[in-house]
Amino acid sequence: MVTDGAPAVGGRRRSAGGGHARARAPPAPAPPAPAAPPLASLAAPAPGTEQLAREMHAVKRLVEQMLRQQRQRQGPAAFQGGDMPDKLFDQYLNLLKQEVTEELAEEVVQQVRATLRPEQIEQESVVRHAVLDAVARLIPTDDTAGKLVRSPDGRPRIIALIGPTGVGKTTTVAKLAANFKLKQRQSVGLITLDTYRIAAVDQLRTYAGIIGVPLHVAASAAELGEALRRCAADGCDVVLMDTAGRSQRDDPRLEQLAGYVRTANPHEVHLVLSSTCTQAVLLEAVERFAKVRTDRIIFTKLDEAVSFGVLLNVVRKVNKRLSFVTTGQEVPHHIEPGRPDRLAALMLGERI
Ligand SMILES: Nc1nc2c(ncn2[C@@H]2O[C@H](COP(=O)(O)OP(=O)(O)O)[C@@H](O)[C@H]2O)c(=O)[nH]1
Ligand SMILES: [Mg+2]
Repeated sequence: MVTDGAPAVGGRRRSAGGGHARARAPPAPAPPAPAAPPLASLAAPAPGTEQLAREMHAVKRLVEQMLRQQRQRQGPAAFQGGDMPDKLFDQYLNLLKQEVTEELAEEVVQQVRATLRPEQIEQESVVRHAVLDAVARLIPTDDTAGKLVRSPDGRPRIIALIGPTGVGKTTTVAKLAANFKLKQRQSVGLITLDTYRIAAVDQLRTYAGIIGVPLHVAASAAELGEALRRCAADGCDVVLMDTAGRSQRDDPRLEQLAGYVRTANPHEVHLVLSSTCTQAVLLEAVERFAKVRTDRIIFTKLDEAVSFGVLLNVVRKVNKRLSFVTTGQEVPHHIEPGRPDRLAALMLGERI
């Protein structure tokens, strides 16, 4: 299938420590070359799995200890007022492991420290809940997502999805159409502007057929205007607009997309982003698509996300509300409104 060209994230994207380079010593006379190890030692049996696990655990504790000491020396805000309690420190590390920025992780920890009494801060479940609440409060979400909202201006409620190629726009349009129609009994119209590939139109046509909603194909601003008039004349409550994925570097096509969005003047423009992308790629997409217009963010492919902290960093940075998240390929099930508590739980290691 098409992908958005972003490298799948593998492993940590930033180092946990901030190792300082040592001052270079004046060159010393070269020591005699060490004797080659005897062949027998190279052929020594590999340590057993249990021993490896014990060693890994020891290394992990050591890294945590070093990180803690380093933080205390540097004296960031979260550590002021003394040593960070163990239970809170564990959650702090969890957030860092999910690649939440240190700044946000410290903000969370400070809030929790300020709200819990000393005896509460020793209790793992109390601390975890407090951290969950604090993280959830950092996520701006859209209360109207997935709810029945009447258009305020007599037009159908027009919702456009924009974003890079392969992130899941068409699939998400189909999920939304099915939910509006089947759950909310709304009359739905679909418009696709993705006419560059026949397969793209066919993909949405197939979904439209299964869900039982009309699909209009528009290849120009004039055709888009006409399609919107027909949706209004048909008495649609909601019109969902699918758009062609734009390469983030393709300025003329982004300009064309911006023109379509101005023509349609949607009530909501949702920028669709894949949670399999790195933070840098996500932020670049946000910047490019800001030329078009973005009101809300949809994160797709949470089932394939490597770290959820990045999503928090991005919504905070962009300061747009999170409307939906999608959690798999299945239409119409794998979509949910972007609930802050759910995302916070994922950030603390809960499974999808
Ligand atoms: N794992 C996963 N795959 C998804 C999700 N949403 C969409 N996809 C897949 O991503 C691929 C591209 O989706 P598509 O809707 O065509 O993307 P578009 O180019 O943005 O319209 C397809 O294989 C979809 O099945 C999701 O939430 N999770
Ligand atoms: Mg598409």
